[in-house]
Amino acid sequence: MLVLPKGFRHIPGFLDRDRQEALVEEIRAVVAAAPLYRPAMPKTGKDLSVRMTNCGTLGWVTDKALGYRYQPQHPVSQEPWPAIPQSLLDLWQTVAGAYKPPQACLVNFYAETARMGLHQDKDEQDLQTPVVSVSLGDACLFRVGGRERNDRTVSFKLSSGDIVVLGGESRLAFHGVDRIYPATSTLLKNGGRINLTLRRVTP
Ligand code: MD3
Ligand code: FE
Repeated sequence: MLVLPKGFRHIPGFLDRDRQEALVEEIRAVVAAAPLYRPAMPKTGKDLSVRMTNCGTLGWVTDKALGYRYQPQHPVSQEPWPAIPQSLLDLWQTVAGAYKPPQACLVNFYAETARMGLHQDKDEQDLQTPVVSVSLGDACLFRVGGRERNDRTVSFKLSSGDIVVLGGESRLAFHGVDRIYPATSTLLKNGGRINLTLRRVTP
């Protein structure tokens, strides 16, 4: 039997169309202040296909020289990250309000050929607090497994307005995005997919 890790919650259609549109406008303002950049993997320097930026007091960044880390400034402009929009703090309060507020919101932008290989999120000092993910725009094929890379995985579609809460045992589950389904949403004028992940970095 295929089972999702304990603590994994997928809430399809959590945000209605109006709230998705409002959130896209807020993310456009974040991207205007903190432009998307193409992160590189540690050591190899190979670019990720996903473009990224952040809002919050800390942002997740990576480059060839310094690798995966959280820092208070944009790696290109060296400016502090813009604030997390209030609507996302409210969303956190609704689904993860028992925990301290998020410090980082990673903004991932997927063009239609972008993908994200199977990985664990473990660069945070605080691994007790859940990660909350919001999907906007084109749908994707998402995959989640267990704590070991070779554990069996389950695949399903994430659509615009869906949220996922990764708490408990699912917090260290391997996961990735195998593909984008182009032109499956009219939310983003030029297509593609945005994923927001709200994270607590320090206890
Ligand atoms: C499962 N993002 O930014 S969101 C990431 O769709 C990331 O852009 C994917 O993986 C995306 O690190 C997946 C859903 C998600 C986010 C964090 C998780 C699933 C997770 C952390 C632990 C386990
Ligand atoms: Fe991840």
